[in-house]
Amino acid sequence: AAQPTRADKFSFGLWTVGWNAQDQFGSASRPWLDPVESVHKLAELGAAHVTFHDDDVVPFGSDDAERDKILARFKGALDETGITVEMVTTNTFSHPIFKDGAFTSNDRRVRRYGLRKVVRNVDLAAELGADTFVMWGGREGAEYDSAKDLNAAHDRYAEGIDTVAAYIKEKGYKLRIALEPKPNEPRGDILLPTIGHAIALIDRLEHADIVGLNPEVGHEQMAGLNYTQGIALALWAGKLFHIDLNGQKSIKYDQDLVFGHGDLFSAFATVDLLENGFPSGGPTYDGPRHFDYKPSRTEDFQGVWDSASANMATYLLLKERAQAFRADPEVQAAFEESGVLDLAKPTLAEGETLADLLNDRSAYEDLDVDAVAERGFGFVRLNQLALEHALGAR
Ligand code: 3MF
Ligand code: MG
Ligand code: MG
Ligand code: MG
Repeated sequence: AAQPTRADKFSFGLWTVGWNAQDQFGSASRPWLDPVESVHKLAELGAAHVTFHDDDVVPFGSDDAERDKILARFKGALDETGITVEMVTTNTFSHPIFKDGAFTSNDRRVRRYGLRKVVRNVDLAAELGADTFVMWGGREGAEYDSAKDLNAAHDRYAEGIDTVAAYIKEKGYKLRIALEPKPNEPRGDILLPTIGHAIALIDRLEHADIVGLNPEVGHEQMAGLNYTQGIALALWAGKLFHIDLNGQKSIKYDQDLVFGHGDLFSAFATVDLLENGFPSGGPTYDGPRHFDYKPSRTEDFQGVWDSASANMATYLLLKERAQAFRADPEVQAAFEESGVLDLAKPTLAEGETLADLLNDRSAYEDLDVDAVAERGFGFVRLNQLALEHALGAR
């Protein structure tokens, strides 16, 4: 497989490779990794960036002096390797204080503490030169419908996000906020469960201009949704600020497998969109290719680094296949035949009004609907071409 380079913009959360592999049913099977070691190793493997939660680098509850010391050492690793921090996020889910959420906890003391923790970390994100500040509200939700005033919960969620966004603007930071939807786990139901829900909330914000999305492959697939379609909506809405790539095998617990180790053919479609854009043009994604996966609990450190490399290798292999797919004249002809390229044509002609359409007998009264219904779209053949390219058989 091709060797990743910095130009590929591969990025890893320090909580991914660093994870100690503790799960609901078993204790840790590896120690947590020192973030400094992860930075060095990821640099060696070809990554360009790292991302982290505050607590991934500075243990929860550290005082200012301890925090400064740890951060100085961390920055040293960044300087030595040339790795940069493109995104920072806040852990508002691990400590029991957040058991009923941060921005939407029923306890106002927790909401105020959560806001302070986030804002403190926004300053760090800006200091480290990050572009994106991710908010995954993993504990913002409930197990029981009677446990939350859901109207107030959405008010408080919006208040929290807008307060942070206003602070970013006031400080003149170049940061943009990216919300990360997830349907459930650890809460029974999480607020903003999908990309669409999150966009609906963003649209009502005062500072919507700097708030977008960080969709994760597995999170959409846990809800049985199509990730490529989801990020397409986010792109269309101008809201695809960041991505979490990983693998998931259908509707079950959050697996966080290596990218492509879940639904591989869906991963092909995702890379095709990210690398080649929409068939008829339109908005494109230019941000980091960020992996949010977990090295399986079965793996030793060799397995950890093999899995980190596997994310990048799989992405590059799929990129190569997706490029061949688009470059194939047979595929372009199949796009044409299937009407894929026709969809970019507006339904009303330029200057045509709805009144004109209502007067166009050929569009309705005189249309031979049975004849039009006879058309075959050839989607299966097109899909087989995609599959053969994905398999490297063409
Ligand atoms: C959980 C997640 C999170 C978020 C992270 C913010 C621990 O399922 O995906 O990872 O990605 O908190 O980026
Ligand atoms: Mg996940
Ligand atoms: Mg996740
Ligand atoms: Mg994630």
